[in-house]
Amino acid sequence: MSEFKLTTVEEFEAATNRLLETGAKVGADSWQMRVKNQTPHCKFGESGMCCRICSMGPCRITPKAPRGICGCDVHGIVGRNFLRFTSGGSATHSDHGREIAHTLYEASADGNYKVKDPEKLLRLAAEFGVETEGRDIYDIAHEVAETGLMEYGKPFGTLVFPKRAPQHTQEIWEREEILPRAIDREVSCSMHMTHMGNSSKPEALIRQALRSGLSDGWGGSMMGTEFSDVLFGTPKEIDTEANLGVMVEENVNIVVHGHDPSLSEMICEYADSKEMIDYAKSMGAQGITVSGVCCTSNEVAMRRGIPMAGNFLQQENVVLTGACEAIVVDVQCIFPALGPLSRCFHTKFITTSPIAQMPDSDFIRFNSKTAGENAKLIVKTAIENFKNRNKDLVYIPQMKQKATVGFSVEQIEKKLDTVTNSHVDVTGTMMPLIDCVKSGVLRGAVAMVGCNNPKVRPDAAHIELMKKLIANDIILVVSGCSAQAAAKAGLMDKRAKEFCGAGLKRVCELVDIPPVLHMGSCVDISRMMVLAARIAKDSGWNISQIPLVGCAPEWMSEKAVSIGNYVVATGIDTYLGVEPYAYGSSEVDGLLKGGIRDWVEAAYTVEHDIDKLGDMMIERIEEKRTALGI
Ligand code: XCC
Ligand code: SF4
Repeated sequence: MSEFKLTTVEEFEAATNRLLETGAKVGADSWQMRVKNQTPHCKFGESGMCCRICSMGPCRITPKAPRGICGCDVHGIVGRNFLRFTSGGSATHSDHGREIAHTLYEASADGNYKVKDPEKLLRLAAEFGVETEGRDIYDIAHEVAETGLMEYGKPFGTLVFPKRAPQHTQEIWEREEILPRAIDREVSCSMHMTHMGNSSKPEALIRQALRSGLSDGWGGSMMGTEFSDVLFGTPKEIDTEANLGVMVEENVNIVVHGHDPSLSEMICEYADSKEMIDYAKSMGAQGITVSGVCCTSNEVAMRRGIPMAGNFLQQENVVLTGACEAIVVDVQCIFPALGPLSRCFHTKFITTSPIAQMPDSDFIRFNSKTAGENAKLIVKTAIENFKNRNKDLVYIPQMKQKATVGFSVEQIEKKLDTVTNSHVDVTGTMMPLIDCVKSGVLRGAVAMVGCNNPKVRPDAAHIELMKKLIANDIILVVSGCSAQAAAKAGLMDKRAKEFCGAGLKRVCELVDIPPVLHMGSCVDISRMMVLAARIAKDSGWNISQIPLVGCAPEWMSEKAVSIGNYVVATGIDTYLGVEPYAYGSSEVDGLLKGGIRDWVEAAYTVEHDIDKLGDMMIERIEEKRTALGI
């Protein structure tokens, strides 16, 4: 037995408490304090029963006032709120995808952005019907990008990527009228449907919520993933590290945070240049360390092995170390608190996107044409800030774990190719994995994703569930802040196989993988959809028959609900640890937790008791196995 040990949530919390002491010294605010001021939360909001979509309201539903002024009942109000919540998420992911498509459109042989994975570009060209014969790779890239951009607003027909789904799934989407049309149209249509005086029928609203979700998962997010791979490379297995201990006291620390890899890729590039390292040395540092928070971190970890400083609820901790010269953000999941917090330290809080502008930040407007200069300026600004550190405030918790990441579908396939031993050639298929599931060596898989939320003890749900599942021979594919929780705990270290059941342990040894596979950022949940589609095709099972469930135990964002909707609509049961704002309506709640199963062969389960949530997932996986007769 090696000395390998997982890091516990108690250890995370002790480190955080120590950092909060630094915060107290400088008069900093923290989310831990703000939570106290915000609880208990408003029950009308939490149950979805407050409507403020017209100025006759706001209307709140109570036993004495069962209808809003327009006569809308609680089911209509909750349903509309749910649909708007979903569409906020679809819009956000999809607009991220659009930004990447624009970056691809700008790519050129001598520009800031180049095509790093031409093979994937050619595959996409074939899918989009773009001519490739005898053409320059950049001409192809531009036409693929443009075709992708057209998916956002095409006037007729439905999206291209859903054709990647198995026939059965596509038929469901058509039958249920939830096959997404143009990406933007689904968001617009959701806003239209929820305007005063339109839909108040729960079925109609939930159907549109599923369609809007699908336009994200099989549209905008998928675009974001694929085009990022073309530009920055499809992730391959790579070693990295996770948790605050990746920051180096003697170095200039730059932390990248947000979601869009275009900026962070450039920053990593410059921070690694001799010119910048020499400059850092001339300023008294020993070097430059770039680390990440949230999904930007996942993007650069998967492609470059850049270490992960932490996930969502750890973003303030990065500044609290007193050793962060710059926290550079692009879009999404950025606490506005970072502005005032940075002012308590020497840290520069640098915003870069017109989409995410915040008070108390330095705004360096980033765009693909000036990307190189922007990134250089940011790196220089951080270096020049090193001398302003208050040494008395510096404390970096010496806590980190090794992680092996980079499990794109392509990488998983390559890994499986190393263990094909059947008489029939199964190279390039998911058959080795399917065989393990059939034989019971692996019981199944859980796709665990999503955020942290102070409503759940941060990271504890992710980590405890993962430990329980791998002990039961269930493999995990993870993304987003769930992935970072796993990495911080040590569950992405290959030695974590020690904590698996005998079957999964054997698989980890043979295939040489950790039991928890990092598939990327939140838009990369589209990779999981592709993986599920591949497994369904190779096994002959429908997606809903695969012993696979989705889980977001600590989710918080609108994006997470959009994700949940497309995962469920793809036929994968989804388990949540936090209620969506929908329990105020028995009809909406009933649809989400049961009724939609008649449409899409899957539904939601919400359970606050995390251990129970784990039992329910295991039970569901076993039910699916029994139904398959395996
Ligand atoms: Fe944001 Fe993607 Fe959630 Fe993490 S997991 S808090 S959405 S960074 Ni998507
Ligand atoms: Fe009230 Fe109806 Fe207006 Fe909503 S739409 S605020 S329920 S009057």
